[in-house]
Amino acid sequence: MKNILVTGGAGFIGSNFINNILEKRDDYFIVNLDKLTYAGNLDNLRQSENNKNYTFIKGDIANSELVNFIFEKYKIKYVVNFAAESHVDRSISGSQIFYTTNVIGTNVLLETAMKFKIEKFLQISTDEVYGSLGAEGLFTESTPLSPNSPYSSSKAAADMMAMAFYHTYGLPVVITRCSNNYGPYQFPEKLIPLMVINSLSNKKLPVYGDGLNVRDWIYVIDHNEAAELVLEKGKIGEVYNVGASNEMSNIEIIKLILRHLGKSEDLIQYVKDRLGHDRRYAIDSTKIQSELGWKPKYSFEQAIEKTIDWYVKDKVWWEKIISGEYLKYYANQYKM
Ligand code: NAD
Ligand code: TDX
Repeated sequence: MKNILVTGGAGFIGSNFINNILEKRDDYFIVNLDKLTYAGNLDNLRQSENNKNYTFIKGDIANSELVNFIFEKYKIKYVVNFAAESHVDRSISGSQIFYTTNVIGTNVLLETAMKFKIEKFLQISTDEVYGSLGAEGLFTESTPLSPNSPYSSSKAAADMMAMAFYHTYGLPVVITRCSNNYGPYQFPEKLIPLMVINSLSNKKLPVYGDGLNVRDWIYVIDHNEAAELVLEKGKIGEVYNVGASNEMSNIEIIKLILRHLGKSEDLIQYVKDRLGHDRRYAIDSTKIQSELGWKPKYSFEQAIEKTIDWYVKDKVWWEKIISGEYLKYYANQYKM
């Protein structure tokens, strides 16, 4: 049995990771440590909550005493650190919690992992640490880190700290840097679920700037399968970029969603640009493909439709969310 601490497992990517692993294998015992911030939602884990190989602990990764207790009690040998403040716009409105969770929290996990001599520490990072691309080129693992937002700078700090623990103490660290994910259970502040839900509710779709910023989209299960592979086979001290080579401008994605839902483009509303808005992200994932044999299984055309339909069908999931925190946040931003 592999005892694995998954942090942030009640969020979008972490919950999909846990559900997917527990569905297909029985050699992992998963301890999910999640603070249940506005982005954490135990409804995402309904299919896993009674699994004998799963337990949930509500708590903060920056709480050293609690993290020590968990490593000791559950004899943790593997860590997958998904826990983070993850939304760029929120980091622009207030950066402090981003550094507390993403930097200090990661430090607590690394220190504790060292003390308990774990076998592998997977830091889940992002392509945003590389900064912004012009019209040409792709991010490779050797692209210099050049983060532009408080969010991405906190993730870059965590990456550098994790690597320093590898170089200094020999802690078995690996890092994945993935591009933009989409799929079920994504908090409706992020582009795709926000646009689907606003369309369904006939609300305006706020497009930042000229709508021509480009993101490289990957289905969440493809990201998670890459993470699982890196956890098991990734070479320690290495970084692996993860992406599905699927670049789209924001306006293209929004129009695709409107078409799929049979809604009018009149819902589109251009709004003030995000401060410091990165123009383009695009990932070169040759390394993980050639060294570990990973490749994305889902085509964008197929998985985006499946994702949109999930939000149409699982209205109860997002209605619960938008009746609370989310509405207050966006009411201030866009006077909805
Ligand atoms: P999310 O915001 O949906 O979920 C984050 C989870 O972390 C939530 O459940 C939250 O409650 C938990 N959390 C926050 N602070 C915590 C703390 N101090 N202690 C314990 N738990 C805490 O984020 P996501 O989109 O699922 O992203 C997960 C990870 O993947 C992040 O590290 C993010 O940087 C990275 N990532 C995300 C994307 C993307 O497109 N969403 C792409 C690449 C990398
Ligand atoms: O209302 C919106 N209108 C809009 O035009 C929102 C929410 C976004 N956008 C634009 C901004 C970006 O160019 O859409 C693009 C995607 O925005 P987000 O969904 O906020 O994602 P992004 O800023 O690209 O960051 C995401 O991908 C990398 C995740 O939130 C990060 O956690 C991850 O590291």
